[in-house]
Amino acid sequence: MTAQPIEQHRVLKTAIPGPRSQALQARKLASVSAGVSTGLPIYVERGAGGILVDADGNQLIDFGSGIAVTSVGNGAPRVIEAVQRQIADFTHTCFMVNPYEEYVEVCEKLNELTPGDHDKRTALFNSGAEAVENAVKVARHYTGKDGIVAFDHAYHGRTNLTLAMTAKNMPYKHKFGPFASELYRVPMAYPYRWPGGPQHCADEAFSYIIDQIHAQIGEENTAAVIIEPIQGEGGFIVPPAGFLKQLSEWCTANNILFIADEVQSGFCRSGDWFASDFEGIVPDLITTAKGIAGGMPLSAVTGRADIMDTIHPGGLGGTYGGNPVACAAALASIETMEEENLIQRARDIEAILKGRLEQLAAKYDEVGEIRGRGAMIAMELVTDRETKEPAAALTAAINKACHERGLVTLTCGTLGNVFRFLPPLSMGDDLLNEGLDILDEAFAASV
Ligand code: PLZ
Repeated sequence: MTAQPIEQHRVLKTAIPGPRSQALQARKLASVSAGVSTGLPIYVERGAGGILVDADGNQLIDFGSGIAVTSVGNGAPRVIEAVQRQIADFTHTCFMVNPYEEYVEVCEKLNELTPGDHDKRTALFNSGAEAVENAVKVARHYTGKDGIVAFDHAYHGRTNLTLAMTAKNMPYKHKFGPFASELYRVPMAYPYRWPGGPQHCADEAFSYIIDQIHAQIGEENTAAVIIEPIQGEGGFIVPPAGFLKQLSEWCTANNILFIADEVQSGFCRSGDWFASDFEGIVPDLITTAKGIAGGMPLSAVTGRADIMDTIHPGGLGGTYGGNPVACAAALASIETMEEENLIQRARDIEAILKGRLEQLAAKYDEVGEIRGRGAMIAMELVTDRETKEPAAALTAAINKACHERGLVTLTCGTLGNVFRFLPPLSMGDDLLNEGLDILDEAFAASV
């Protein structure tokens, strides 16, 4: 069985959200915890490529990919076929009880694709947060040290340990503490907002950070530094060239593990297999999830074999980690990325997105900066280009105006003033441009 084809165009049949979605939202409010909110409450019935079809028959253009997950698009034929085949074979054994080939094959593939040609090992889990938790466990176990260093604007998940690493209070951390200990935060090399100016950001941030680690934790107490090579939820912040390399080399020289959290930036999203590749860095450990499995829940920690293999048998695992259906989906997603050259496609999308956003920046002073790589692009909005005062209200207004027009968009940023673009990498030029036309209208209607 293959997915029913859906024309790759927006179709609006009702207001957004339409009456059926509104009725479903009323049921949601009466049954689902208020803590789980919905950014755009159109209730999805089907999806294919870059289109989502809602309960009222509207076809919305998807610029979010379910937060960078459906990079191969919804309904990718190889993924559908692999998942159906695997479900018919068996759905679960628990790899720790009775293993299966698909798990091993995903690990082999990750060892091959992740940065560096050294000997590697992988362990599979379910969510990004779970991968990050396990990377921290492994780092502490291997180094025999406790301290973990994370960054301003970081996002690493919603579990207690990963919330300690996530930077933003609302909505993630507010009143959910106390959080896990021995987590330390240092400034992020954020060129657009670096006090000394973008040209000094790499060197100044690096020396500030290592001084802080030395003075406040001590290298001998620091197990790992964890960083998103392109920060996701925090605002698609791209560190300046050379910063990550300098930092990772310093970590190595000080017996501190360098962990790259590529949960959002991985799997072709940034125009390389991993964002680390662009900077030529080879992390000791790398966490992946999201785009890995075309929408099925799967995550991984991949790292140097000597590190990953110091863990005692039984020290890592979980009931569902590396579920066979999710593994089959991952193998099919990776094959799709290879066969359809989605690395190149992400770069093509970057050129289109940046070209169109530069046109917006020429028209509107509120566009403070356009940044990102591949199909992970953002614009940071400000009320004034001189003061760089964050324009959070405008960001929310444009987002709402896009939603009302049938374009699924996402914002991000610690200050709520970053508009981000995460289309499926399989999205064609026509649909991408149709979405960007809607963005133009939404911008004009909101400023
Ligand atoms: N690390 C870099 O981006 C998830 C979170 C959405 P999970 N980002 C989207 C939300 O509001 O919950 C993310 C990430 C990076 C870790 C995670 C966590 O991944 O699969 O959501 O646990």
